[in-house]
Amino acid sequence: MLRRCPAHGALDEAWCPTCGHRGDPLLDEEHRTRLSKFLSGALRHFPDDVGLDVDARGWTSQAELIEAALDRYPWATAEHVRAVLSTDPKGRFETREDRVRATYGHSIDVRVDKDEGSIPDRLYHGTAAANRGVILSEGLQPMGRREVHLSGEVETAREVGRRHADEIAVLGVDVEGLREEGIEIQRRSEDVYTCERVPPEHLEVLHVDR
Ligand code: HQG
Repeated sequence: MLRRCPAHGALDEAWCPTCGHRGDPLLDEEHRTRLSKFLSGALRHFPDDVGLDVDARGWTSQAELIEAALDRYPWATAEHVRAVLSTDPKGRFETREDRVRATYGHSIDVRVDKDEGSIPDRLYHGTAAANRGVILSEGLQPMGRREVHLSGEVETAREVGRRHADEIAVLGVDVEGLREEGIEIQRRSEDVYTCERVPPEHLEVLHVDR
């Protein structure tokens, strides 16, 4: 039985571990299992059939998944769906901001990289302002290194750029766009991320600092 604590949300146990409140009934096991099977199926096997757009890493919109489940089961509510996602005993689902994916079990062609959670949606690259024209036409290339280097923080990108010139440009990189092209990003250290290249369509100039 799924329960809910009024203060701390969905519970997979009788008592709230945070405040000790006895959870109010939310969803019996039979309905919970039905909803869970539908959500797993939609994320792993038949997103197209229920109108979901799943990206190359298996992510889709939580709101759209909820909508699909509510269309299918008139008895279900958005709270039920969120509760099933957040309390799954086998960790079948991963949610991040407004997105959700199945953690394993896919038949659709997606790659589920465990480490991905530590990579922000937007990364930055600082470079000499004079390079921005060529970079916007050719994209970021590894140049003398094996990989292109990106930063998670704008300030770090500025510092990287200042190694090359006083007048610098800070570029924003659309991480989702790279993933959709199958370009992998690795986190290498606290604020260094790398990838093989960044095509120009996933880049924009955010600032030019003089
Ligand atoms: C530019 C340091 C023209 C690129 C830093 C950069 C970083 C292009 C320069 C790490 C281009 C290469 C790496 C294109 C890229 N046309 N120019 N198509 N594509 N460039 O030093 O990213 O101190 O090899 O914008 O902090 O500046 O060593 O790379 O300006 O983390 O630990 O070509 O090295 O870390 O310069 O710096 P770099 P980077 P460490």
